[in-house]
Amino acid sequence: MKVFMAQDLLKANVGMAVKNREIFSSNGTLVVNIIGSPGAGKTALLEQTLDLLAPEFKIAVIEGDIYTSRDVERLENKGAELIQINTAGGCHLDAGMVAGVMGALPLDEIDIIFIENIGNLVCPAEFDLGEDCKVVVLSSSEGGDKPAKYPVIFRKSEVCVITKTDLIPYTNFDLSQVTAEIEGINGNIKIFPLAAVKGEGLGAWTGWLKMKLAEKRGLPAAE
Ligand SMILES: Nc1nc2c(ncn2[C@@H]2O[C@H](COP(=O)(O)OP(=O)(O)OP(=O)(O)O)[C@@H](O)[C@H]2O)c(=O)[nH]1
Ligand SMILES: [Mg+2]
Repeated sequence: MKVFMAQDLLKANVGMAVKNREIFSSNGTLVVNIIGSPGAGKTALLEQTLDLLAPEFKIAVIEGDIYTSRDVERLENKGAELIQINTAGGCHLDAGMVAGVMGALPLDEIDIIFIENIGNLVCPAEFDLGEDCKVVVLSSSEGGDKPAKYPVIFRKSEVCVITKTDLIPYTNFDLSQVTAEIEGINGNIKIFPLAAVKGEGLGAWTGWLKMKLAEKRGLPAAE
């Protein structure tokens, strides 16, 4: 019988992630790992983000899903390179899975890669994929207690996108209280509230992405 310890698997993942990061960096490609609960609005955020950025930048999306390719189908015809990874039951992507598909992308041409991770707030937080930053997506309809209940992903993320702000009037979600709780967990996190399906509030998010890309390439941020 072979027994693998979780700590050893995590260590192996770190080595792979370091290699992925070197390859992405040598190509000047910004890589954003998007994490959130099932249905938080990760794909909706990507649909709108591609509409806004794909005319200007070369974008790829690596879609992580347990079984289907429904999300990647929603992103077709938006001008991005699309790759589907099905984990067949796995609750997160890992660095080896990303390494296994990156050869299918023309990395030297790509400005930004978005990775939509499997929908949950726990396992994806533990696995570095070689990204530049994690972005946690929290929707108003899933409840304002989630940052306190799942703090690790909020601690490790550079940005929190609070989605479905259009639904706040129909919930008990208190935007200023949740914002304060998130900032209590991570004093450096940037918080962008928006309503993706309405196309509202995306400017700060896309502006931040452009700033990150310029920073990665050592260029002055565009206006
Ligand atoms: N009202 C409203 N609905 C939204 C918003 N963003 C997403 N939705 C809806 O929420 C549902 C889930 O959105 P998805 O984008 O599929 O969520 P996801 O996080 O990608 O879900 P998984 O990939 O299954 O984890 C869909 O019915 C979206 O139309 C929003 O800003 N406002
Ligand atoms: Mg999705």
